[in-house]
Amino acid sequence: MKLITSYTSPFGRKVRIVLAEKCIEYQIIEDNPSAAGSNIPELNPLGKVPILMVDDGRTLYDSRVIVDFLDHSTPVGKLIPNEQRQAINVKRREALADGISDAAVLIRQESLRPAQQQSQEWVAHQQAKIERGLASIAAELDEKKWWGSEQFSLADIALGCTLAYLDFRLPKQGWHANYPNLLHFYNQIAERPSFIETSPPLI
Ligand SMILES: N[C@@H](CCC(=O)N[C@@H](CS)C(=O)NCC(=O)O)C(=O)O
Repeated sequence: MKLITSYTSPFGRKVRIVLAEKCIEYQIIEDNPSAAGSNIPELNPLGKVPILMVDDGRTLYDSRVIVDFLDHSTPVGKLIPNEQRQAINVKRREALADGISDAAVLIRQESLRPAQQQSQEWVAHQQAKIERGLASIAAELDEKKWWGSEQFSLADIALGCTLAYLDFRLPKQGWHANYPNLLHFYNQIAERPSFIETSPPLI
């Protein structure tokens, strides 16, 4: 199978970590949705990465659909619990972590627009989502090792990708100082080989 993504996308990174944790082989095709000539809009009408092209001809998006598909494709390194109530708990947490990344991506995109077109009100609206989301996650995590369930799960991967993306694009956000338990969580998850090998490029 082929994964089309940019190396900086937190959603693409989540999928790459899931592939690594589940020992699934794949080919990566780097593409940038905002580059002229990109064929991403032909594959995903929303014009976003990541996109997974499965060997049976299916084209899958978005990242939540892709990781669900991957987790069901092999029992190795199960990341979504089988029991439905627990599975929904993990997926709700994944949605929350992804939503923080969505807000951070929107702030990043706003910063790339001409200065006179940027809206500080819009940025503050997105920042509030990030702050509420982090406060909620920190309270849920408390002193536990993993956020999603007793076991390492997809929720933890999504949260690790989100925290790393905040450091990458919004380094002044301040979550390290505000949430020591999130920092402890992040320091331990960042040591996993799947996280180390998918670090965003230094740009
Ligand atoms: N909900 C989507 C979000 C994907 C997303 O926002 N990708 C960004 C890159 S990080 C993108 O392709 N943006 C291009 C655009 O919005 O035009 C997912 O989970 O895959």
